[in-house]
Amino acid sequence: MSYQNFSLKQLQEIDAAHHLHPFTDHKDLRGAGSRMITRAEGPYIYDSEGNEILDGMAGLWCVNIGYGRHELADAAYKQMKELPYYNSFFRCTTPTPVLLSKKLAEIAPPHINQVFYGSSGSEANDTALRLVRHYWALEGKPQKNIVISRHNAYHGSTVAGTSLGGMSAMHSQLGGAVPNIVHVMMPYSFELAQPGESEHDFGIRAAKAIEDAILEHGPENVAAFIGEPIMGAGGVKIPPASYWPEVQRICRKYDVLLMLDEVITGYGRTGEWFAAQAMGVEPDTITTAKALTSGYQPLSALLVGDRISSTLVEKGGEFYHGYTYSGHPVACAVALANLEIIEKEGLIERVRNETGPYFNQALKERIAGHGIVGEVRSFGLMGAIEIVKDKETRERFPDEGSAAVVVRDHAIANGMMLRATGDTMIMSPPLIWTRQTIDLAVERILKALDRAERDLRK
Ligand code: PXG
Repeated sequence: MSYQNFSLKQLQEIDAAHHLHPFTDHKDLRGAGSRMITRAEGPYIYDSEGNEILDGMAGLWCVNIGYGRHELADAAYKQMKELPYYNSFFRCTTPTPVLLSKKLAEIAPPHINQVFYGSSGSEANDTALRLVRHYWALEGKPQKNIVISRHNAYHGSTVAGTSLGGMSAMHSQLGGAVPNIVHVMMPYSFELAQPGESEHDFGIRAAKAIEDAILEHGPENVAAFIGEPIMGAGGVKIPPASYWPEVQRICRKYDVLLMLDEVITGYGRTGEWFAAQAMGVEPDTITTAKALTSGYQPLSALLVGDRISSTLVEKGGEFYHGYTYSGHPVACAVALANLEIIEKEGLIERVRNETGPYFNQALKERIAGHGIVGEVRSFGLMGAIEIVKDKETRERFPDEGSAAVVVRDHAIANGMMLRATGDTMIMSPPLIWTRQTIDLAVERILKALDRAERDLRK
């Protein structure tokens, strides 16, 4: 059945009648009707009206190699014809997850050599939570099961993902979180640093909040700390350079496992394969998904460090956990083709040496000075623009979050897809962006900021 037989209006009506969207106010959606994206090529997406939009979000933080890559379609087609599915339970497996695991062990930090697959970042975090608790049980310390996370963290939308996450709106609809998960402050200096406090000192203080929580609950009861190296959905919050090394030191001091959630930062976004390498930390688990396949197939991989995997092997006993699609052969074939492209085209080096620094400079030199911009920041190809009413005092516009939506709507109308979270504009473009693409984005963002300022100051 081809959608081309339907008008936009018909598709919107069917959508409204039958399709419940994620993270959506359905009353609101009925009124506005959904935007229909129908195709994409390179860095651009196109809607049903033929509008070309530069995709500043790489889909949803995932399409790192850009759209329209036939190599991935070919890999899926070939695998589907040969073997569309078989499971990895009951001592079976298929070749593509085996080869992908080898590849992931090669690109991960040296002490990480095992992989557990799922279909989404949320599933991978469910696995991670269960695995660290299982680890401590195998080590004879089943009471060591508290996991420390951070306010405003995003770790997915399943019950475990929401519980690990620190989004208060999500918790308010949870009806009871998974027990023994506690949250501490986030390393967000723009709002949380004290007057006169240096970035360095703020980073140490934010890390100390983790130590305080460990001591409050007792190190003998704390299994792990989990964090996004850079908080993504929470607003591209880049911690001070002092933060992660201090977190690592604290975790080691109290024998607390370190879990990194790299669902957004993994596979080149920070200018390294993983942010762990960019930040110089050695996590016990790394949660990955999204750009593992550049979003062409749903697939997640929990990368598991030697400390945990060797205990699994030495102590034995079944880990009662897994998904039908753990190690899905088609998704894994697509991931292999995707990683090959990232490598062959030198996308990570490009982010590290060229486009990352150029993006940062463009934000600082061309956007930071705008009248409604309070701060810009970036790391690799992740960026944020804080929208404020008053540059000096950082006072926000009234009605939290509404100013950023005004900017976003002007941006999209102007051919630039940006995401608004709170009063922060966030960006996470495909790694195929060049200096020219960055220039084009800056031009469109500035126009959107001008138009938004005009509306907001009315
Ligand atoms: N961890 C992190 C750090 C994420 O960003 C997940 C886990 C969950 O992954 P799945 O595949 O289950 O969605 C994510 C997902 C947004 C937005 O609005 C961000 C995500 C998902 C949906 C929306 O920025 N990140």
